[in-house]
Amino acid sequence: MGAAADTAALKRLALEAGAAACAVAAAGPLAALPRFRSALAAQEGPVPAWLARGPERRAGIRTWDPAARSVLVCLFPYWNSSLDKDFASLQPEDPETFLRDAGRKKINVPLLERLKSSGAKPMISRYALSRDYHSSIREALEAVLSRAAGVFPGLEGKVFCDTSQVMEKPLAAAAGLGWQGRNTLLLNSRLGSWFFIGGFTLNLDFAADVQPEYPGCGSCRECEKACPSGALSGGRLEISRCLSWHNTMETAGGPFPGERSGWAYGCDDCQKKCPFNEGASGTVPEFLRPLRS
Ligand code: B12
Ligand code: SF4
Ligand code: SF4
Repeated sequence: MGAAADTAALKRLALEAGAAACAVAAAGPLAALPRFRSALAAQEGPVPAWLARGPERRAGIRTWDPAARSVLVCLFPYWNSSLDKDFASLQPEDPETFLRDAGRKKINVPLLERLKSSGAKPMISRYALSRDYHSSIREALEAVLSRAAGVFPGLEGKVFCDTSQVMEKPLAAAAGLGWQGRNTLLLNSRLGSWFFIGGFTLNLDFAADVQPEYPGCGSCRECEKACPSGALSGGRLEISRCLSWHNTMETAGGPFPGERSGWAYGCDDCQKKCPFNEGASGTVPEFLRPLRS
């Protein structure tokens, strides 16, 4: 088969469905497993059991889908720099009702109360100003996969977006879509870091993209300096310190360091001053547009 041409046809389907960038990786082992292990081993606080369980499951995508031969990885922007001026006006009056209506299941209600009684205006982070992305991105990717199956006879695959053991950032980096910055997130020269990662496995061989040279973070340390809870150092994140952990996953406890920064759901501080987000220019697909825009 003319692999390069076929890969272009596959990517076109993903771009038409709202991805701002996509690339193909081979379904081989990922070099990031030792770094994953060492990042977990370096955690000072408790590590969530679902993250620590069987790290070798993350060695490569074939442990998740043994039929995989290639992977299509896509980046879906939820924000770009032209929206920054609207951040305040996109915040809802009633954060709790807004979050529930948007499909968020875990909300730190005691934190919301503490923020309100301290006089702070609770902030919802950029990624959560739209409808919960898990189902909308899954639907978009399922539709791409089924259209692709119409073009490539025998094609089958499995969709991932956030909920599986797939190490999505290293996988996207292996596909050539960017690099992991000091805030641990995937950065892309054009899109910054304001995007979700999702994709699907392919049981057929598609030509893998080559990894371009990336500028990397250089001597920048803006994210580490900006983190209100001191969760970032040396390219690693201390999960038990991250506000996003406390306000979206482990939502019972508190007060915790840095909460006076005002983040009620998620936290954007390690991305806001990232130089690569200054000119982030990804087109936000309709299904990820802020609900109040
Ligand atoms: C668990 C999780 C969280 C946890 C822990 C985050 C973390 N960094 O580990 C919490 C709840 C805190 C969280 C928060 C957020 N998350 Co989250 N999260 C995940 C999830 C499910 C797994 C990530 C993981 O494996 N963590 C475990 C640790 C060990 O991995 P790691 O930090 O990536 O480890 C790397 C570095 O430590 C580095 N490293 C280790 N040692 C060393 C040494 C050196 C020298 C260097 C340079 C690097 C290095 O290599 C490791 C391996 O890649 C992924 C989805 C997925 N399945 O991949 C989404 C995901 C990473 N999250 C996402 C998002 C959007 C967020 C938030 C921005 C949301 C918000 N606004 O609040 C924040 C960002 C916080 C941050 N700075 O990371 C997106 C990121 C998109 C992107 N651009 O990269 C993902 C990919 C979900 C998705 N499908 O889009 N998240
Ligand atoms: S999301 Fe907030 S608390 Fe977590 S690492 Fe980034 S800046 Fe720190
Ligand atoms: S703020 Fe600087 S160090 Fe942090 S991720 Fe962005 S470029 Fe890298």
